[in-house]
Amino acid sequence: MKRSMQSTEEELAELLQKNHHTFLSTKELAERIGVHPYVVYQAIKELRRWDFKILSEKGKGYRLMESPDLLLSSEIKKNLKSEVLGKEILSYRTLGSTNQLAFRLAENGASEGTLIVADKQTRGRGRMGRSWYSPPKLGLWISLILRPDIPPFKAPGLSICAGLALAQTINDLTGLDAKIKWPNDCLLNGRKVGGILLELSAELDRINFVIAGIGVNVNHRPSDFPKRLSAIATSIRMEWGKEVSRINLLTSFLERFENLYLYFKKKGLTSQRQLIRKFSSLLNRKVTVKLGKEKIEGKAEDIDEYGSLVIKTTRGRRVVTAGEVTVM
Ligand code: BT5
Repeated sequence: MKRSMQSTEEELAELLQKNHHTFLSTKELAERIGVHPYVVYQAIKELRRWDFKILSEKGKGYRLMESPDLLLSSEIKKNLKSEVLGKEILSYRTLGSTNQLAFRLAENGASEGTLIVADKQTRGRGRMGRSWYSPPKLGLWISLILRPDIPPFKAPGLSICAGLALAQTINDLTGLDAKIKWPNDCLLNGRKVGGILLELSAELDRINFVIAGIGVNVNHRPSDFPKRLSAIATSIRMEWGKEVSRINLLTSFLERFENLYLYFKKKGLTSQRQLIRKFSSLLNRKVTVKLGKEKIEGKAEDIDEYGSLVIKTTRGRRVVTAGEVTVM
């Protein structure tokens, strides 16, 4: 695991960015950050590995020529207006899985709203042991630590909130008709552009914490997906035809999700149901839901106040809290 970017490297990158018009000597950089000159030397090496183009001239020092498109925590913070989500940000170049790290941090007491971001995941995960393809620099691979004071059976509603926030954010930024596909997908033109993975630590009647993992394909071209995903996955760029700023997408998403989340903690999904219905791709469609070995067929009628799917079957209504849905 690479070091967090809230580190000497990140401080150095900020300093070089602010002074990009001039050279700064190792001594000066070391003094301004408060570290030994050797640490500056090492950090410069690391920044170059991160694709920062840094010029060095004997007797003058270092000057930044070009910064890569990275989700540095300082960059995110500069643009973020939310109050809870993203209060603490840990940003990494490469992680196994942001959810995995978030879970560990939450077990050790990390606070509500802590955001983990990775430019690349090597073991990004989906539900039920499936994997999530997370190549470098093209997407948002993030996890949020949430500590809602709600009983565990209400937690699936959080997945709907996150999906709704994502669909609305994509819609706001691009005008594209983004949809939520219950329980955890975000779709553009019928293909998966994002997925939500909720992981819970709970007792019978109370949640310790929830990790909300969100993956969004942002700037992928068709050739950036492996063959096995090319028929089912898409990116915002592929549907919109333009590159999207990952920082803008991330900060807008966090602000929207925060609004929905704070409301959800007080009142559940009740007041969002109209919006959920509007953004849902399943309602009034004939569906099959796979629940372990059981298959339920019927018409998707509603998403209830707990985020469960209500299906009208020939034998009456069924309310399902999780499952795999196929539209017939
Ligand atoms: C999901 O699972 O859709 C939840 C994905 C959550 C990913 C985020 S990224 C940040 C955080 N850290 C993590 O480790 N995970 C979360 P599921 O419904 O099980 O869908 C997984 C299936 O989607 C796979 O089996 C593939 O078929 C497909 N898939 C994998 N990668 C994809 C991608 N990048 N885009 C679209 N579909 C993908």
